[in-house]
Amino acid sequence: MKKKLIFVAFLFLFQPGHSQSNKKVTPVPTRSQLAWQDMEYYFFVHFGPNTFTDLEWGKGTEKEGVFDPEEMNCEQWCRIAKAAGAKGIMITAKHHDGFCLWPSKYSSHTVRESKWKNGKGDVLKELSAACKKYGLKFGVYLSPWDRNHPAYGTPKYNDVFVNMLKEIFTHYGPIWELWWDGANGEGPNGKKQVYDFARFERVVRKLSPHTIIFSDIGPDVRWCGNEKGYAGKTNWDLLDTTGFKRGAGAPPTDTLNQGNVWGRNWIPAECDVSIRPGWFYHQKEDSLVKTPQQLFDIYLKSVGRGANLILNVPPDRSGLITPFDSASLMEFKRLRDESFENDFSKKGKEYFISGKKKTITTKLNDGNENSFETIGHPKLTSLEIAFNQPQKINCIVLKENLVNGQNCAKFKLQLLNKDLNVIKEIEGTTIGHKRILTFPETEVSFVTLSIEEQKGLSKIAQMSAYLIDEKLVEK
Ligand code: FUL
Repeated sequence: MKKKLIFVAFLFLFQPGHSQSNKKVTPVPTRSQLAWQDMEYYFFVHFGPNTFTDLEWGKGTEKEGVFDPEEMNCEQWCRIAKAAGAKGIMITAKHHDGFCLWPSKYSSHTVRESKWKNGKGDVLKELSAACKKYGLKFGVYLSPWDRNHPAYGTPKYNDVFVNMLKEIFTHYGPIWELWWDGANGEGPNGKKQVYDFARFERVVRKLSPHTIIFSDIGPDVRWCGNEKGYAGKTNWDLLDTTGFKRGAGAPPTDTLNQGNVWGRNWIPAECDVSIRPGWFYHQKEDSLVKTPQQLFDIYLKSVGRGANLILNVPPDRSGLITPFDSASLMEFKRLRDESFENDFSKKGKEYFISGKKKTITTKLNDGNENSFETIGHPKLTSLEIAFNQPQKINCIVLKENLVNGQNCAKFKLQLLNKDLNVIKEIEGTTIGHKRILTFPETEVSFVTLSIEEQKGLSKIAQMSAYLIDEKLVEK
């Protein structure tokens, strides 16, 4: 019987200076953060008056009557999300124009004042129910910046914002993730708002302790520093936030992109990007929907770099996701399924751990992130996949168990032929939740992974090898 094997070899010890104990290296993620990380990919939905006025940033003066998505069907959004393999939907409950997609008591610029369903409609209600029905998580984007609300720019607006949060969390929960946008411009009276984020956070924590709060600097997940959907090749789940604010006072974008190696807070990156050039639907962009291949490339640069991907799919004026978008999403799903269905390292179902004698490990690639091999403990320094016969591969997927922190700071993959000659070396820094590496197709007999720098002991839960469509290899 042909067997593909993973071994672990004792080769050398690590460089001095870093902690090598098998203890937690703080900070560590909360259970909610770990669960969030497993979501990997979900939808963003930008929808509101801008959908009808062809704007990206509504002025707040739009008549409520413009909002009239006659055929809106949140179940259609959910069916597409589900078929696309996305795990949830985050909706712009209120964008910068201040229009509320639910009939808030604290605004007079809402669906209630629109002609949609004679003012009886409620997008949040329909979407939260549809998400429940389809087993999708439901998230809410609530823009602090509000170009419509008359109280904006005064302390009273902070009360308004708190009351809106209370309405949302009380009537439409559970809310899995809440999004606070960093943009902060002027309100209708030309004033800027001083937000009481500490209070907002207390309110949310009290109402819904497990909700993940996103903003530039967390507290739970951070912005990745760009709107292309790219995390850094080095991507620490850690960030120092002392002295920084959301919006203009945020850390430099490359810091957000890469995190801080010794950062004091566990705040992993979320990569936001739209399937179209704009965030809101514009008919002229129907021909500019990203191709499945472009989406796959974004996937490699977000999920494949240990971040989560929030992909915006904006419904059109009828209130439906267009076939242009859904066709691309279905093909993107097919590309992912096809690429990762055949893990060559798994074929033999047996793996080796070794000193001089190779020893089998069954702790890798069993689909359970909580079974792993700990590198550096006691002397284990490398993992090895041994193929029984030369195998063509162009993709390796690594995963680190993060329960006790993120530890791998530098790794090296060596691809060897049957005579044990190294034919390719691939170096990288962080692994984190998932690291997908692609390279030109190479025929190999062995793949070894060694960790060259680590903060604490790296726990490797997955090391898999694939042969994906050559067109999908990262350029
Ligand atoms: C930005 C906003 O200004 C855009 O309109 C969009 O909502 C994007 C996701 O975040 O900060």
